[in-house]
Amino acid sequence: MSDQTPYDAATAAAARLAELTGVVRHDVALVLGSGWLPAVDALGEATAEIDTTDLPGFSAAAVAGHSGKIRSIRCTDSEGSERNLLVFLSRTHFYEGKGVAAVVHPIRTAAAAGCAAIVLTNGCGGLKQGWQPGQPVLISDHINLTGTSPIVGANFVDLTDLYSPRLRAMCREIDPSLDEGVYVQFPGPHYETPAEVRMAGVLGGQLVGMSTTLEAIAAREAGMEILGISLVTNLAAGLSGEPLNHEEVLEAGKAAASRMGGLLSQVVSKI
Ligand code: 8IG
Repeated sequence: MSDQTPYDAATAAAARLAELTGVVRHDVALVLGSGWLPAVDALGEATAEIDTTDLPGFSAAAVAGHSGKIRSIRCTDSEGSERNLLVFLSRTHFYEGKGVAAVVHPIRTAAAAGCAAIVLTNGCGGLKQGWQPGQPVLISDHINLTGTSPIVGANFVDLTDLYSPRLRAMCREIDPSLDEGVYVQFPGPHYETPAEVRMAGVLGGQLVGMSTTLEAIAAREAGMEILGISLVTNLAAGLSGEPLNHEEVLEAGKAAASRMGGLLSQVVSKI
C-alpha cells in the first residue's frame, strides 16, 4: 500500500488498538522515556497490555530498559468520570534511522485513538546549576536540532505555546517545587561533547536529549494538548567531571519513581 499516508497508517493502528484492548476510545496518551518506566504502576490497573509490534506500523524497541509495550489503563478523573490512558512504555528514536514517520507514528496513533492530550516524558541531561539527577523538570519550549520535521508539505503548523501553559501550571499546582527549561533535541545516539553542551546553553537550552521535539510537533499538528516532562538523569557532559553512562539513567529513574508516578497520576486525572 505505497499510497497510504502516515495518517491512514495511524488510523489503521488505532482501529487495531481498539480491537486488541477492547477500549473503543482513549482519552490521554503518555510516552515514557528513559527512567520513567518505574513510575507507570502509579497510574492504575492495566486493562490490557499489548506489544507495539501487534499494531500495524510499529517496529520493535531497540534500547535496554525500554519495553516495546503499550498499556491501556482505566482510571478515574478528578470529577469521578472514567478515563482511558494510552501508555507507550517506550518510543522509537530518531537515531534508530527508521525515519521521522516511524518516530511519530505512536503520536498519530494516539490522536487517531481519540486522545486530546499527550504527556511526553524523557530522560535527559541537565545544564542548570543546582539540578540533581532524579529531578523532573517541565519542558517550557524546545529547540529541534535534528534538522527535520515530521510534517511533509506546505503545512505551516504554529508552535507558539507548544508545551501547554495550562498543563504546566497544573503540574506546578501539584508540585510547586517543579522547575522548567528549554529542551534541546540532538540527533544522537552519541551524547554531546562538552563544547556542544555549552552551545546548547548559549542557544538558551537547559535540557539536552534525543527525543520529544519531533513528537511534540506531530502532536500539535494533530491538535493535541501537550505536556512535556524531562527527568534529569545526568548532568550534561562536562558538568560533573564524570563520563556519561546509560546505567545512571536507569538508576535515576528508579530513585525518582514515586515522585514521578505521583505527579503523572495526579496530572492525568486533572487534564
Ligand atoms: I537519559 O545527557 C539522557 N539522554 N543528548 N544528552 C543527550 N541525551 C540524553 C542525555 C544527555 N541523557
